[in-house]
This record gives sequence, C-alpha cells and structure tokens, in this order.
Amino acid sequence: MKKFLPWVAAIALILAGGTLWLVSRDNRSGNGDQQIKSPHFVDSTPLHGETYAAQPVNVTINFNFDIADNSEIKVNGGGREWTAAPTKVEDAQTALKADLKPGMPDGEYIVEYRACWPDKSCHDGQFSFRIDSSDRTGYRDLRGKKEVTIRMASIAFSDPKILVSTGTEVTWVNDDEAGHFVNTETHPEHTYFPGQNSREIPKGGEFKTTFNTLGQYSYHCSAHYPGMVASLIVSE
Ligand SMILES: [Cu+2]
Repeated sequence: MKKFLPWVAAIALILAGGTLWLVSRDNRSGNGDQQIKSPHFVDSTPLHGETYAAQPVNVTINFNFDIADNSEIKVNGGGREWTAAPTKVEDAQTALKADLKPGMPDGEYIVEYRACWPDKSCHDGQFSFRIDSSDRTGYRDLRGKKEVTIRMASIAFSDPKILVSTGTEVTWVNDDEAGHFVNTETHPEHTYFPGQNSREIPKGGEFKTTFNTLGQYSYHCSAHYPGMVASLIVSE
C-alpha cells in the first residue's frame, strides 16, 4: 500500500494543476473587456470603455512611435470579426486604422491589435467599446437633407448631436469673435476621419465636408477642448 502513495500524490497534483490552469484560462477570457496597452500606445477611437450610439466607421489607434506595415487590428463582437480591409498605417506612421463593415449590432466589441515596430518586433494590446443605439434619443433628426449647417456661437456647436443621411454636406459657420476649429477624434491627434479637420475658422468663416459612410463621427474644436464637443451620426 505504501508504495502507491507517491503515485496517488502525483496524480492529485496533476489534477489540481490542471484545474488551476482551466480556472485561470476562464478568468482570462472572462476579462476580455480589460485594456492592455502595448508600449507606445497613446489613445484610440473609440476610447476604451466608450459607448457609441452608432457604429464607428473605423478603429484608429495612435502611437508615439513609428509603426510598421505588418501591424494588425481585429474587432470582435456579436460572434464575428468586423474589419473590412487590411489594417492601414497613417498620420506619419503613428496611427493604425482598420475600416469596419457596416451592420454592427448593439453590444460589446473587443479590439485586439498587434503593433509592429521598424525593428520587426511586435507588441499586442487590446481594449473594448460598446454600441448602444438607444443613446440616439438625444440626437436631432436631420435626415433627408442634402445640406446641413451647424453654427459655432458662444463657444459651442449649435446642434451638438445630429443624425444626417448618407451623402449630406455639413457646413460649420463661425459666428464668434474667437477662432474655432472642427477636428475629428481624438484630441490632439485628429486621426479618426481626417476629412473632418479644418484650419482655424475666423469669424464669418466656414468649413464643410461630406459624409458618405454610415456611422458615428464624434468631433470637437481643438481650441476649446474639452468644452466644445459634438457628435454626428450618418444613418439610413
Ligand atoms: Cu472653438
């Protein structure tokens, strides 16, 4: 009997070790919504933990270091992966961007990325965001118009939350003495939808851009950030 004891102890140890491994693996997948920042990560659109009222048109990640072309972003939620095209490198090699397929339902999305550097080493990170279309109740419905004008007055956007249709030309007009800007997320990188970045708009001046892709476009005036922020949703 005595010579079996070491075997019993060994089997018990193996079972205990296996159980611990399974439990730790479960915990890790259960914490998929945690943020893991790779080295040189600065910020992202959407931000970690942010809730959008409509899907983003892309995921953009900003770094304070040069990024190589073999870097990659994957966006998982609702049982599938949503990136529409190979990951791009923009903004003087410091922004990673993946366009997203349309039709993303409400729910949580996990962004996993691999940031590769010029020395060919790669570094993983992740973050999460949510889509909750019930948040659209606060948006003014301006769908069906070919052109929409937003005024910048008293250091604010006149319509800070609007819904517009695909192909709408939006014009921002500055009524203030102070100069204003229109800038896409994030501040100060402005990399999410660069077509929505103006130069300084003086009093009486304007800036316009056309929105052709369904999704949410949060933006701000970089001279009066974070007080002067707004959001526009291109919707069917
Ligand atoms: Cu401003």
